[in-house]
Amino acid sequence: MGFFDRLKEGLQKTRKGITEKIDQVLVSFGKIDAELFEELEEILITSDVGIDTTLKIIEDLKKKVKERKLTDPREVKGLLQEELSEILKDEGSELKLDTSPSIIMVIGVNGVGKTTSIGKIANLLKQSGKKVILAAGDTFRAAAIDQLEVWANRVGVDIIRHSEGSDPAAVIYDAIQAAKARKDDVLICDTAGRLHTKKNLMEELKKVSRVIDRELPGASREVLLVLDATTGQNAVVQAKTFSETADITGIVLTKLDGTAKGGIVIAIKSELDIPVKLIGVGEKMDDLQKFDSKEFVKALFE
Ligand SMILES: Nc1nc2c(ncn2[C@@H]2O[C@H](COP(=O)(O)OP(=O)(O)OP(=O)(O)O)[C@@H](O)[C@H]2O)c(=O)[nH]1
Ligand SMILES: [Mg+2]
Repeated sequence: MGFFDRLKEGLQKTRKGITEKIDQVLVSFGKIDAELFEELEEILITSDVGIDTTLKIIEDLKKKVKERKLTDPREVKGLLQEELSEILKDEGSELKLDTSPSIIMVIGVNGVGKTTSIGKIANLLKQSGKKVILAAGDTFRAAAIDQLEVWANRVGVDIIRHSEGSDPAAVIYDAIQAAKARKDDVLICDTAGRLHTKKNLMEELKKVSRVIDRELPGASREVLLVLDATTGQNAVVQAKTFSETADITGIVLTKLDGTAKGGIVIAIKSELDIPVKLIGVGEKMDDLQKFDSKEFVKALFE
């Protein structure tokens, strides 16, 4: 299956949840009126687009309908597509990995899909000709280290691991030395999603960051926050919390295939000042895609 078909398939539930419902509303109305906008508003809000963003979209739609003197409800779909494209318009969704080594830190709460996404990112980068190494920085559970190793083997890249309970900063330190010695292009670091307290987690992330500052000054660094699309508005809250500690450079939005509320992409884009760089549309190795707003809107609407 090609890239676009996989995206369309991954967004199937969201198509049903948003696009098909919108279609139903539009054909059931004979004219564009306040009631029609109310119905659209409800669909957007229940698809996790977020209240503020939805209200803004509806305002803009009303304005455009007036400006262009539209009367046929079916024309509203094109307007909505325009509006979403505008909100999702990507600035800088490419990973910036200019130096060798470059480093990618992958952070996020437990279960969102960090380790899986690392495997998929490693695969994408390897396919583009980069030499990749992984660091098992989630030392909180032995299973987490093993899981990353399974991905390293599957993709065919090296991994630096210590034993359970060891200091993640020491793992990252070793991995940086290994990446330099082996002339790797990209080091990808897993991190814990759960520690005894949230404060511990944030302190640990800061410590790892300091090691990177010291050992890889001047290197390209991506700090990717992984968010689970099925958690809805909670994802936006998580992003705000992590932003207080980490200089997040991009978002990886996972499990879009598992939700009918893919509208969360729109909420994230409009409520946070962080680009969505990658989206997960399934559990397999090649089910992670660079986020392309045009393709995304096309996959939703066409
Ligand atoms: N359907 C679907 N499942 C996904 C996707 N990404 C990750 N998963 C699944 O989500 C579950 C959790 O993924 P992990 O990668 O272990 O998550 P994690 O953030 O590393 O979790 P912790 O290590 O516990 O913090 C796994 O069962 C993955 O297969 C996706 O894009 N789509
Ligand atoms: Mg993990």
